[in-house]
Amino acid sequence: MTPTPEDRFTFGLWTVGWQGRDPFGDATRPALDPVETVNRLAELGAYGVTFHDDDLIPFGSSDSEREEHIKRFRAALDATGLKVPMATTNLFTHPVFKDGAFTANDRDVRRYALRKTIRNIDLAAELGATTYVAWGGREGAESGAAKDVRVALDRLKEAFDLLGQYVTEQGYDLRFAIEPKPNEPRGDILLPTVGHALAFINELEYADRVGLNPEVGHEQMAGLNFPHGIAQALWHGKLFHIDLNGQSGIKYDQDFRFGAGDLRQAFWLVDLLESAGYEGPRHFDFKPPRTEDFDGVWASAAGCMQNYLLLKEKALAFRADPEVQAALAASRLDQLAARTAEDGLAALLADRSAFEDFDVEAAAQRGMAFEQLDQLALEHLLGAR
Ligand code: GLT
Ligand code: MN
Ligand code: MN
Ligand code: MN
Repeated sequence: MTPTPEDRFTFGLWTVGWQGRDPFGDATRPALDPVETVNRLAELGAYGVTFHDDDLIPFGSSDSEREEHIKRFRAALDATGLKVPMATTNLFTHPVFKDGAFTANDRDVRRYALRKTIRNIDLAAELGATTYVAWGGREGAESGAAKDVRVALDRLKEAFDLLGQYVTEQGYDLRFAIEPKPNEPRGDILLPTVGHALAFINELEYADRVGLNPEVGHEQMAGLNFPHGIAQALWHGKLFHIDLNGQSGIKYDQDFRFGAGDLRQAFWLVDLLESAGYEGPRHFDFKPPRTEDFDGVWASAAGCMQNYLLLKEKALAFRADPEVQAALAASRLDQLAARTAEDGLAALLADRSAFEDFDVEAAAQRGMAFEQLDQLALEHLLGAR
């Protein structure tokens, strides 16, 4: 199982570059040069790399320093063929964003956040990115009266409307992908789940340009079923990008490598992405644990891709297994796919067999055969088939 660029695996500079700083402990690894990251990812078979403005160009760099960082990065991309399909803005590290960026109570902070974002959008477009992620980690509150949530949502809409106007006027082939997260670093974050974000997007001026970048661990931190959330995002045509990683249950944001954490959900997720024909990058947003040295970091990155490919193989074998196909029929998935009232409302109302003559008790007795079906999935996942 050797990953190749055709697998469309991508990594954020901040993932392998995470130095292991957490709220209780200092960094355990030195900083990684983005050029080194590009070279190593290319060797491992990745398709691309993504970045926050500040991952590539340290905050506070002068204009000439900025140009130099971009030049070196671009040279590494050209030499390796690695692509930049997505970029994003760091609107959370600097203390100026302690109360948020697009929804900070301070108006001047909001204006600065928009300008910082627009500056990096220009670079993203120059490097060929087609997705611009917006993770609003600091858009939230710890206490009730501190944030008027309805008004904050007005400001958030205003920000996305301005950004939509900007990319439209520039003629950029760039779409925005909002990344929901329920909490951490704020006590509660706005747009906490896929569902909240989907509803918000409907209210935007450039709604067609705005979709989602859901992250495995973020939905699971809220106790939600990630494959279900992704299925709904796909159903709305809003799965613009995806952050793959691992999480075990309702805890702090663990950002394990993909496949670690809830392996069953990872299996169903890969099954869904592959069968639904999702064509975007398979983007890993993970943190190699702070116990690891650089050998461990690259082993962790390789593990993300390896686990995706293994799960893909298992999912394809599961779908192709004749016993599974029979079990799907026994579970009546074909009936779910049939219209409920194909002949219309009047025919439904006139159909005595639908209600008056319907044998409710007999229908209630029918087993769904889901356990046999699920056991087949587990046996495929465990390598028993
Ligand atoms: C940050 C966050 C991630 C987001 C990144 C995009 S930054 O690391 O924890 O989940 O995807 O801004
Ligand atoms: Mn993420
Ligand atoms: Mn996370
Ligand atoms: Mn994270």
